[in-house]
Amino acid sequence: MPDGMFRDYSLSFTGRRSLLSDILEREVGMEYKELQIIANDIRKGIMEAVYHAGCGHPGGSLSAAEIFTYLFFKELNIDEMDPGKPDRDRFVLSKGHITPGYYAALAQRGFFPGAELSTFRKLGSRLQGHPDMKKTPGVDMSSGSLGQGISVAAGMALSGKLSFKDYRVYTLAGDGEIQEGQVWEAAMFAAHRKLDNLVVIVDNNNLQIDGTVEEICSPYPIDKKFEAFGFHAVTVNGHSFEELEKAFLTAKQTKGKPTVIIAETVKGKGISFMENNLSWHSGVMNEEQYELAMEELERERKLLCQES
Ligand SMILES: Cc1ncc(C[n+]2csc(CCOP(=O)(O)OP(=O)(O)O)c2C)c(N)n1
Ligand SMILES: [Mg+2]
Repeated sequence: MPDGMFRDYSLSFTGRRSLLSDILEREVGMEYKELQIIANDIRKGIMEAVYHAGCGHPGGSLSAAEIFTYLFFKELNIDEMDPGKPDRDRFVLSKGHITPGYYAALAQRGFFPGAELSTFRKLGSRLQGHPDMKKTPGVDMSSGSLGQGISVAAGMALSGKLSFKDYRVYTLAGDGEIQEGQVWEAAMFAAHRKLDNLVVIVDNNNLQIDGTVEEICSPYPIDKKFEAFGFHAVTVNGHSFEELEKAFLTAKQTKGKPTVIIAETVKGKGISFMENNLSWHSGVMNEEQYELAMEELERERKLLCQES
């Protein structure tokens, strides 16, 4: 596809939004199928952003597509019409490199038009390679330097407690990221202050930038480590909405301690040639690969729609 041209998904994003607003207004639980369709749209957004930028991080964005979908369409109390609403739940993307997934989710939820994803990482765009809370609607915290998100989220959660606010704080970390020492300092602090309004999600895709987490510096067993630091730990299939729903519910019911949800995922999930393939941590797609990825996602979407 020539430079400057892109597939415009804005119509489907807008369509999705109006369909969802009906459902959200009725305040009934959305079916898992609906969530799967949104995750598929988010994956398309990821492909679009990365392809047109010619850089970015598809692997860890794809592994987190269901996590983003669940957070932004079921869990977080947020308002795309009022992104700074004081009593909103907070979300901190600790693994700040996966902006393609984050922006695709924010666009799906209606914080900005889906067509803007094709400006990802371009000069002048408000969708830069790492999240910028001063530029992008819906972004609560700037990030990118790994290891810092839990500290920030714990501070927000403590602030909520001290000011008797009901909002909750969620942060998404990578499994390579938790090799950072600061993570454990923050975990110790969060448990010490009994921050039961804090949920840490670890995207456990088993790969980091240059190998498996096991071979680089194993964080396993992740659940036992967080438990030793005073967390309630739950391990789930991070691509199953049913399991994610149960885990987030458990987190809400857990009192007196923070919860960590260890989401077991596949890096590159949903695109055959990217799955479990280290070279797609960050990687540049050529036109043929982009077309193939989009075809695969479209095929999946058709199957999902047929089944519903
Ligand atoms: C402090 C710091 N060191 C190094 C990097 C460069 N970096 C970006 S992504 C990444 C690997 C992260 O792996 P993981 O946390 O497993 O993320 P995921 O697999 O979800 O992409 C690294 C080392 C960084 N952003 N920050
Ligand atoms: Mg990883």
